[in-house]
Amino acid sequence: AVVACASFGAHAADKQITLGFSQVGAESAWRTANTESVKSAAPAAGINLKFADAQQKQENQIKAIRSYIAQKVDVIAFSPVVESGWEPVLQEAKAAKIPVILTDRNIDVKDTSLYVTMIGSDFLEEGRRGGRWLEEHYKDNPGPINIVELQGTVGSAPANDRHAGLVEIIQKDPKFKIIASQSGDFTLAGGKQVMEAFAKTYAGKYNVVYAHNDDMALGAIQAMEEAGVHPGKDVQVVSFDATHGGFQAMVDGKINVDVECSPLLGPQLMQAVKDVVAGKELPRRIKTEETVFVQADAAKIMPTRKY
Ligand code: GYE
Repeated sequence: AVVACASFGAHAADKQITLGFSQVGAESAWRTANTESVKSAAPAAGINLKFADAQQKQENQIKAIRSYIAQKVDVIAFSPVVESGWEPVLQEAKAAKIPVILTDRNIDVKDTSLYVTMIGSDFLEEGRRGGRWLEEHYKDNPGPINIVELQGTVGSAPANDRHAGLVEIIQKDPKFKIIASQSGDFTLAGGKQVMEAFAKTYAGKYNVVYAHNDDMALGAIQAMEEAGVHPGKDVQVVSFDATHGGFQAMVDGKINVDVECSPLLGPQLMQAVKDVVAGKELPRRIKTEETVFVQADAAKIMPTRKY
């Protein structure tokens, strides 16, 4: 019996791990790079990946997670489109004894036993970094400094936290005011559309565009140029992600500062998956190391960028 047990154990350890991953969508350059990172890291780690794109809809993510439970995958990972509403489906995963790992975006649940760990950036700190750049840039300017904000997907962790981080910093100085704020859903088309409206309504009245990602910043740049405004000069543009597109816009003088957010989470995710299956204890939060890039350094740094 002992021998049979040992050989069963060896077999279990050798068995290929199956990971079910539910992605938000394909809304941005960040997301494309993230998908690519997950898809290439899985085979490199010897993990069998099942992948589903939710097209930015929570209901599609819930369906994908339920199907992974039905298929009895070893681990479920997902990048939650919004923060709330996950308890029921995660209870089902827990009842099926399938560990869940969050990547990229956090969720808001009371019962934190519903997921093992969260791998990704600190969006609140990113928002503070954007705010601190503004504080520094305008330190000798008495203001008023009027900000228009292009928010990410409504209810998503990066939209909530990049907004909250900005507010935390600028509320110390009443010269800063967010005069308008609207969601462009993290897409270029969304950013352009919202900015077209802002450029009309607030013509000559805004000093800063604070865009929650590069795609929306690039859309806003197009809208401003069509309205005869020079982004990066007449208006300071603060953005997030630091993708190739964002870097090129800095090199072209149109984005002033880009707060880095790395999408290259695949290798860390695969390691966490292996550790969970091996029964190792994981930290509750695995943070990504990031920095802030300013226009003056963009041309020099751009060739080293990986997404
Ligand atoms: O900033 C944006 C993407 O969740 C960090 O989602 C991610 C955000 C990223 O669509 O470009």
